[in-house]
Amino acid sequence: MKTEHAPAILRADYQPLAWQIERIELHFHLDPSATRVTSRLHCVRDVRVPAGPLRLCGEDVELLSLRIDGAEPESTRVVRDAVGIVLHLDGDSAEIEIVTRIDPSANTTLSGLYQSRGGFFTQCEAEGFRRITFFPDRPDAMSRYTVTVEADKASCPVLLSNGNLVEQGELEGGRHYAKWVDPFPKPSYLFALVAAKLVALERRVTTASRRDVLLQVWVEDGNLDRAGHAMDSLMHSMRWDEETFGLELDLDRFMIVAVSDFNMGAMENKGLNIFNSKYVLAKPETATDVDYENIESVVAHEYFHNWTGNRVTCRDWFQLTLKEGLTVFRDQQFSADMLGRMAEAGGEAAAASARAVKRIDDVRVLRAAQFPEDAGPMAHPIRPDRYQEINNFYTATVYEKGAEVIRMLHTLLGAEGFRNGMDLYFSYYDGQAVTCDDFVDCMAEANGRDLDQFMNWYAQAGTPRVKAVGSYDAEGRVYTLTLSQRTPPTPGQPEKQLLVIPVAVGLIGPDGADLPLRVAHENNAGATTRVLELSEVEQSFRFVDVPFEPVPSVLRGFSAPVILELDEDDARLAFRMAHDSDAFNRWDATQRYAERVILALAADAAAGRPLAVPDGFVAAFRALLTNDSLDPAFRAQAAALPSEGYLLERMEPADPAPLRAALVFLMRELGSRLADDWLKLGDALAVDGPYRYHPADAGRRALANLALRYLAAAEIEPGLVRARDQFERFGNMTEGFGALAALVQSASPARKAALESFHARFANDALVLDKWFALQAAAWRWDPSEEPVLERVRALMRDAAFSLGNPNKVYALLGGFFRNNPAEFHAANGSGYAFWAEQVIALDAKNPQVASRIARSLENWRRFAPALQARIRPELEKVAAAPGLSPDVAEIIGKALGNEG
Ligand code: B3K
Ligand code: ZN
Repeated sequence: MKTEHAPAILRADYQPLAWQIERIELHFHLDPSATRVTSRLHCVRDVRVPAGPLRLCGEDVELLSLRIDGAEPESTRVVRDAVGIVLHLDGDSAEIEIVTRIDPSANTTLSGLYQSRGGFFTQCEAEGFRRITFFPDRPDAMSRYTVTVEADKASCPVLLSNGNLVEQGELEGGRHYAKWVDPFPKPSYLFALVAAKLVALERRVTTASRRDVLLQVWVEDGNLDRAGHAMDSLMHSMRWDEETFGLELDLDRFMIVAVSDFNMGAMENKGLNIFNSKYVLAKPETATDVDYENIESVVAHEYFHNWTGNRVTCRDWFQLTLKEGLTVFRDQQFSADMLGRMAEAGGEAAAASARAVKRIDDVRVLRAAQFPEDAGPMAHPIRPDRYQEINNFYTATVYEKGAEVIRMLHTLLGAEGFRNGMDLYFSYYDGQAVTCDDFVDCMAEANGRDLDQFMNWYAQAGTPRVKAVGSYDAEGRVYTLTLSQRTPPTPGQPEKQLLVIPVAVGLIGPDGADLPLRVAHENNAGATTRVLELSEVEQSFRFVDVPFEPVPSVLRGFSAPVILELDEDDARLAFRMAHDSDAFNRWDATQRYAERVILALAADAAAGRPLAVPDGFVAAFRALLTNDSLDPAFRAQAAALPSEGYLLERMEPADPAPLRAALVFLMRELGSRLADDWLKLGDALAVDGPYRYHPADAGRRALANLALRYLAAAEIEPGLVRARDQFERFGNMTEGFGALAALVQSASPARKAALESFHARFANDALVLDKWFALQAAAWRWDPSEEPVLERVRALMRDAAFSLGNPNKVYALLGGFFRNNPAEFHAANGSGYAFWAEQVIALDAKNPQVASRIARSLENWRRFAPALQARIRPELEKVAAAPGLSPDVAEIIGKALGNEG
């Protein structure tokens, strides 16, 4: 068992393995409560590294026998320690046979081998394999796997593992077996096994080098009609990786398996990806446009890992961003390309807009999840230096900021230079476990560029601030933009180094058109956006032949993961909302203006002053909303207010109640003052014909649904009628759920009946019910006489469909409440905090990874108003003192309370 006093693991302490396991043969005798695992390890001493023992990790496994070269070893050669077994071996090679017993039915952690709806599934990343058998469970221990799975045929007719199926047959007692061989060496975290009652959607496709491969999407019987989109997404991903990076599928068979109980989104096990069913199953009646989009990107992400993660893997877990940041960047590029390609039919502008909308989505996630993380007690560089529990470091920083760091390389080197770096990386490191330095060195070598200073992005936590100040010399027709950088201190990093920051800039003329950018001594005057490289504390960039004082548009396309400090008055923001040719920055101007208005309203609400929305904002908002030359998807992005989480981050101190009051007021004002526009939009945007997943249709539905939200918030009767109507007609989930959400996010009396009818209609559909739980958990109180949402959440926990053992349910209901409903969670009486402590402790006893994620919703507690902090602290202390706390939760709470581990 792990203990809560897990020592910190340091990146600096890395030691290469003294022994390599060249081959491993595994035999699983599957049984719900007593599975027997026989493992045969073919070990070879690595003569290049100092001699040492062979260390095998094991956790919650019962050792039945251990033999070395066929014999029982002397007791002095086998030492048990806190991590597992230390074997002192003679000679240069050894064959070790280990038999263990495990209990999948009792494994509620969903790490290792566990049961879900009668089937057996594994999850080994990061350290789940040690919960199956004793093994050097670290990513630099790469072996060739042969796996035999044996199980009861009636309950588990399908037996899967990594690689190729080489043999299968019947056994006595109604049992059967299958033998799988994976031709590629891999670390244990990529091992997978599935034994369950499933059916497959199959396709045969030909790869670029004309090899035939079998693709399978395995789902429960009855769900085959929901597997098509995942299959299409897989085929598109394969094609894209061949075209973009020259990377082809290397196996004869590639499988995706959907499972209902899963800790996160999906897992890239070699040739056998295991997915949370949420990211596989979709049909128009049960999945929204956003679900379709997420499925496409998660399928792509896991598939892309086959090269960036599996063929070239991480030397140690500190290098996690090597595979995750890079693979997120790849999936983001893929989705942008897919959306752009689909939208192309509507013209070039439509394609560009579809790509920009994807970028906006990605930046929204970064700002809402990663910026707060980087400003709190969990702040860490994309390559951390220490951890207590590695599962706590699958973070927005490692993933999303990591992807931004890769994107900056792509920006600095260009698409071709980046591709050359990738090619070099695979030519050097295929089949190896490497570091982030190895990757960046390839980028540097392939492009003849020094990236030493760039490496500071890997070492430094905290969101950098980039300040931009412009000045215009009318006589000399010179515009000077002065950029400076500063990164605030983070825990354990009081001093910061200078970064290399690509800042994409444009200058807008008084007529709203971009000016051509000219730098002295340069002839090229064509470009209207240039990437400036800020690498010093402060640098000035001079543009010549500038005929008028321009309005600068800085950090176009969000060219770096920084906070831009640019002093702009309301008129400038409105001007950029109307004219900025960079769609990202045009959107960002609306968000900056909205943020300013909302924070001012919140301050007024806190001080008890009357609230009023400035006319200038409403006018700018309306102009953009009703601009039919803009794609509806873009308008939906621009008209959606910044997330509450992001706004709290910008508030000093964070105070959820007045913020909520400001948002309610603003939604109602925009709803009623623009009621006619919203109603017209709703009419104009109706999508005819059967549902198809397409960015043009999705954009129309998104904007129409947003119109309903504003109308319902403001209780505009024709809007409410339309919402009820749309809910009753319910053609597809995007429209049906959009209407339900509009009703629930309003004071309309129709809410209750709509929620009940939705529940009755989807009573047997777990994924749809997750939406139903999440919607109610995050509901605002539009009528202050209503009961607090916490009471509703407690009642929903007693719903027959809810289970604390199913992560999707926990994330929907509890995560929805703690993360997406700050005003209700942070109720002044502290009731939300007591509930949080109660749930974290209850969850921790079952599933530490899920508990830790939920626990993180209070890590930034010191940012909150003092009266709230005073109520939070005792709850944090209560959790810290809970007996048997997991290292996962202990690390989070320890950091929140300021006791560095
Ligand atoms: N690599 C997995 C995440 C594993 C999380 C372990 N706690 C999914 C992904 O990033 O593709
Ligand atoms: Zn990943």
